[in-house]
Parts: sequence; structure tokens; C-alpha cells
Amino acid sequence: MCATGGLWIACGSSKADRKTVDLNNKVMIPPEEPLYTLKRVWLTKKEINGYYYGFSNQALWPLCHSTYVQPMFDESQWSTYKRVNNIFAQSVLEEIGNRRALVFIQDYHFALLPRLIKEARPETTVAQFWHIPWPRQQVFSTCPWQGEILDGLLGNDLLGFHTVRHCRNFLTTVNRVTKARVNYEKAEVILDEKETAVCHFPISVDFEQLSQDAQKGKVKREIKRLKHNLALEGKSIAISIDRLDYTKGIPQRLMAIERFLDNWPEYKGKTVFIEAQVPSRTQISSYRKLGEDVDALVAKINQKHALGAWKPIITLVGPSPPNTLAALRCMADLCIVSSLHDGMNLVAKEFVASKCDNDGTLILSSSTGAARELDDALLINPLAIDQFAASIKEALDMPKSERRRRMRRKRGIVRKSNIYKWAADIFSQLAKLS
Ligand code: GDG
Repeated sequence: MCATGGLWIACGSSKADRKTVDLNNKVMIPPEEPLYTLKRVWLTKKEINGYYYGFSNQALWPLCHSTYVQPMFDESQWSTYKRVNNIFAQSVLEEIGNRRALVFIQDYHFALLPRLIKEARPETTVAQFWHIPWPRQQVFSTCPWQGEILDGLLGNDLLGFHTVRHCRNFLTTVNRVTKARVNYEKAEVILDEKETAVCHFPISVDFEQLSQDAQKGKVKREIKRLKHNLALEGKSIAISIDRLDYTKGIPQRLMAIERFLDNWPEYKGKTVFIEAQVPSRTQISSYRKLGEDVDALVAKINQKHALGAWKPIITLVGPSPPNTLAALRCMADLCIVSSLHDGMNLVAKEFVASKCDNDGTLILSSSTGAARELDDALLINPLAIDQFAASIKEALDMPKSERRRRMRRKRGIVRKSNIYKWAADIFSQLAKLS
């Protein structure tokens, strides 16, 4: 947005959001050096419940992540989802006016928006990035409104996913469910003589910024503070950073830590596992239940394996400030990402970008998009608890030269495939289409 000086349309929620906008619900961002416009859309509590906590996060989120949490398909949530997509369409169309515009839509909350825009203004270029996986066709077919969702998405000129597999799953779903023609070779769908290109664009991070941040004085001071307050001096440090979400494999990770200490008790007192957690979507009961399960597991493992004042797991309940997150990444010998299913996983890439000393090991679930690129990580199946536990040992025992060789390669990949490349690739692809 800063680079294009464009307009960003998003929900507003807090009182501060209402206070800062003008009569047209707009505010220039960043306030100290205005570069683009943020336009707020206001939703009622009922709309947020039905649309965001409802259909988006109780139907589409579990549907697209194959993690054994059953999606809930509720007629009234679906109708709120449709209504909110219409509200956003009106907001977008108001802004477009008579101009030829390019609209870039983010994520699964707006599956119907592309078609609504295209119907009203066919000459508008519409692209969308779907930040979560696209499941296999058999799984997606359980959604009673699959046809409408696919039709909405086929309003896009370009639809992006993180990986080739998500693109293939989408194309197969379209092929089976709609009357559109699918050209697998060209990765495009043709419906009523209109094309939608379906491409993979692995999202990434601002590598240079994260590398620079890692070397700042305030991060170094934060490392000192954390090491002192958490009694980490002289210990191996393993970190995990995630939203408290059932897709992130948090109980499985805790079970692997427990198994690791069961099998190799000589690591007791020498290794600390820091769990930085941000509570998320707590209005939804499966998320509250996960929080309770995680707390109970941590308490059980800490009680079972405590040694004097030392306990194996330290939880930091977030949101943590950026300096703390940077400090955690910098001081960690090991970062564990154990998602059961994840579109990409930015935490893995942030860890790599922060490791300016080229040292440290990443344990990465092979069910993340990031595993397609970062194959020098120790790849794990988070459900195979014994192997997972053995990987923790392997990571902690890995010779320095091997750690550095793997980290250098991973850093080379993230440095090249950074967030700017992600955006540039999407817009270059759009330019080719128009
Ligand atoms: C979706 C897809 C895809 C974490 N704790 C705190 C905090 N974080 C930041 C991390 C990271 C981000 O939140 C989480 O990103 P992920 O990619 O890991 O996961 P999702 O939230 O599930 O994101 C995912 C992503 O979209 C992008 O396309 O990779 O697959 O599920 O940046 O550092 N940030 C702050 N405090 C915390 O305590 N400030």
C-alpha cells in the first residue's frame, strides 16, 4: 500500500478506529507520514459473529485445514457471510466510481466479493490471495454452498495460493463441481469465456528488516532481560510462537517435549522450551477448549519433569511486543513449528530471517507451506510423537557446522523469496494477464 499509495478497505472495530476516521470513514496511514488511505467498514456485533466468528472461522477455516475439527455449516452464518461480502462490495464500488481500478482481495473472508465486483464493473481487474490451504475436492464437497463459493472466486482474474498443491486442489474442485473448463497445463479456468489464472505465490517476510531488527540495541537489551528474568543463562533454548489455534499442533508439540524428557532425562535442567502464545478467536468454543487443554498439559509436564527450581516449559501469553518476539528468535537455539496443517507459516521464516549469526535449528512440520521451500529444516510429522521427540534430540545435538550449513541455505532462500518478491510476482502476473 505504501508503495502504490492505494486504498485499503477493512473492518474497523475499536473506539479509536471510529475516532480517527473522517466523515467518509477514511484515515491516512501512517499518520506521521501519510502514504495510503485506510477506509473503515463498520459491522454490527451480530454481523461479526455470523460472518467472522461464524462462517469464516467455524466453516471455512476448519474446512480448508484438514485437522479433524469438524466444520459447522450454519444457514444463518452463511447468510451473514453473504451480507457482509455485499457490504464490502458496495464499499469497493463506491470507491471505484468510474475509474478503471485494480482490486486486490485478501483471504477466505471474501470468497464472494470478486464476483460481486465483476458483475457490477466487468472492466475492473480483480485478484485475490487465499492465505490458507485449499483442501482436496472430496473434503471441500462437504460444504453445502460450494457452488456459490467457487462461482464467487471465479470472479477473480487472478487467484493466488501459497503452494502448487493448493492450486491443484482448487482446479480439481472447480473441474468436478462447476461447468467451467479447466486447463491444467496453463493453470487457468474458463467460465462463460472469462478466464481466472490460478497461481502459487509463497508468501514471505521482510528479510532485511527482520535481520536489521535482530541486531538492534533494544533487542539485545530484551535478550538480557529475558535471560535474567526467566533464568535461561547457560541453557539450550527452544521456542515456539503461535496463535492458540488447533491447526498449529500445540498439544502434539507438548506431548513430544514430554516424550523427549521421558526418553532422555539427561536434558532436564539444561533445556528450556518457551511457548509464546497469543489467544485467538476465543469467542469460539473449540478455541477456548484448546486453551484449557494446553494449560493442563503444560502444568502436567512441568510437574512431572521439574528439577529443583527448573521447569521444562515456560509460557508467555501474548500478544508479545515485536522486540520480545525478535529477542526470542535471536536467543533461541531451536524453533519448533508443529502445525497439523498450515498454508505457509510465517513464524518459520521470521526465525530464519532473525538468525544473523547463521546459527540455530528449525524443526518444521512437513504439513506447512514453508516446508516446500525450507527443506533444510528438520522436517517432522507432528502426529508421530516418538519421531518428533527424537527430532528434538537430534536438533539439540546437531554439530555446529551442520547447523550453520543448514541455516545459511535457509537464509539464502528467505532472503531471495521475501515479501517484496511475493507482491511483485502477483502484480507482474496481473500485468501479463491484462
Ligand atoms: C495465516 C495462515 C499463513 C505470533 N505471536 C505474536 C505475533 N505473532 C505473529 C507471528 C507471525 C504471525 O503472527 C502468524 O503468522 P502465521 O503464518 O504463523 O499464521 P496465521 O496467523 O495462521 O496466518 C498461514 C499466513 O496467514 C500468511 O499468509 O502463513 O498459513 O494460517 O508473523 O510473528 N505477533 C505479535 N505478538 C505475538 O504475540 N505482535
